[in-house]
Amino acid sequence: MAKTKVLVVGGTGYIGKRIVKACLAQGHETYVLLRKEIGLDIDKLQMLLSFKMEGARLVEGSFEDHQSLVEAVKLVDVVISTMSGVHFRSHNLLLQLKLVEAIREAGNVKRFLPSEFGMDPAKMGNALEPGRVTFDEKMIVRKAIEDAQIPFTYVIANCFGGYFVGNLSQMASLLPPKEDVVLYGDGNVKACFMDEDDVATYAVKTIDDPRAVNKTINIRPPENTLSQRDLVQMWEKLTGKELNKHSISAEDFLAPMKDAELAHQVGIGHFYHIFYEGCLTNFEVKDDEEASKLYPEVECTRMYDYLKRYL
Ligand code: GO6
Repeated sequence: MAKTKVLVVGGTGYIGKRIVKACLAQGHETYVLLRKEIGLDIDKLQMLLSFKMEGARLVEGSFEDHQSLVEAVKLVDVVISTMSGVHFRSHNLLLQLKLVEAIREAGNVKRFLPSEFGMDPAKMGNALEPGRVTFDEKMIVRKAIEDAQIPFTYVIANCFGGYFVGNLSQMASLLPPKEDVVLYGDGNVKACFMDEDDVATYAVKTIDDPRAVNKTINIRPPENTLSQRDLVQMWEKLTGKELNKHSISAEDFLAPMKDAELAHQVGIGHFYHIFYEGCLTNFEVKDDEEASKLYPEVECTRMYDYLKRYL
């Protein structure tokens, strides 16, 4: 297939750096925005320079300079945004809308992937405060994209393994618990867990795929659709050690929310929707497309193997 010219905005972030690598690996002509605002962030700059060594082209631009964004966008056919939507929310919304405006004005972009890569915000209309802000803002960006008639693909990545698998979905830790594990309810609600590199591989697969135009692509391979108990069982098999399991009711899980700090409130709400309501799996992927069906050639990491890195 012909090379596609892609611009990644947010290329040094947790998912963005993997998107850049996937673009290069899939043979695309890869541009990465180097924001003036980077200042003295030497880690980000050196990451960008390492992408250049691997064949990416760095494009200077600034969100304070609209024309620089339009010029950057004019270089490419596809724009992928991976600017964090979790850590700097309302600021992020402003940046996403500026980017949409630059894409609209440039007028040449054949596909835009906005920064989504989580749950489907269109299905989170009844989400709890304050965590719902992230979904509401993604819907505002979607509306701007659709009003501007920019061809899009919305990528639903479900749970990143780094946040949800290594820790057996325990909150406030990224490492496996040693003795005791908290199970949400009966622990049998299914979620979907993904290796972050596979999220990037699937996302980049969509950029020149006509089946993904103006579609939501849900990355939900059946083999990665697992309950919290499944994850715990896998870890117990890997370690040969049984963990003490403690079920927590939805009510008890939500109770600390009112006194918690904002980031934790957001986390509690999100975990509640995933592990009690089953919001990632309580629907069939019908009008949307499922990524592992579209791209059966991708060898997706299974969570049993993902967990091995924590041994
Ligand atoms: C991940 C997290 C992990 C929060 C989504 C608090 C948006 C999504 C699956 O930033 O709040 O401990 O879909 O104590 O659409 C954070 C959020 C996870 C990571 C959830 C997320 C997932 C955001 C925590 C914690 C491990």
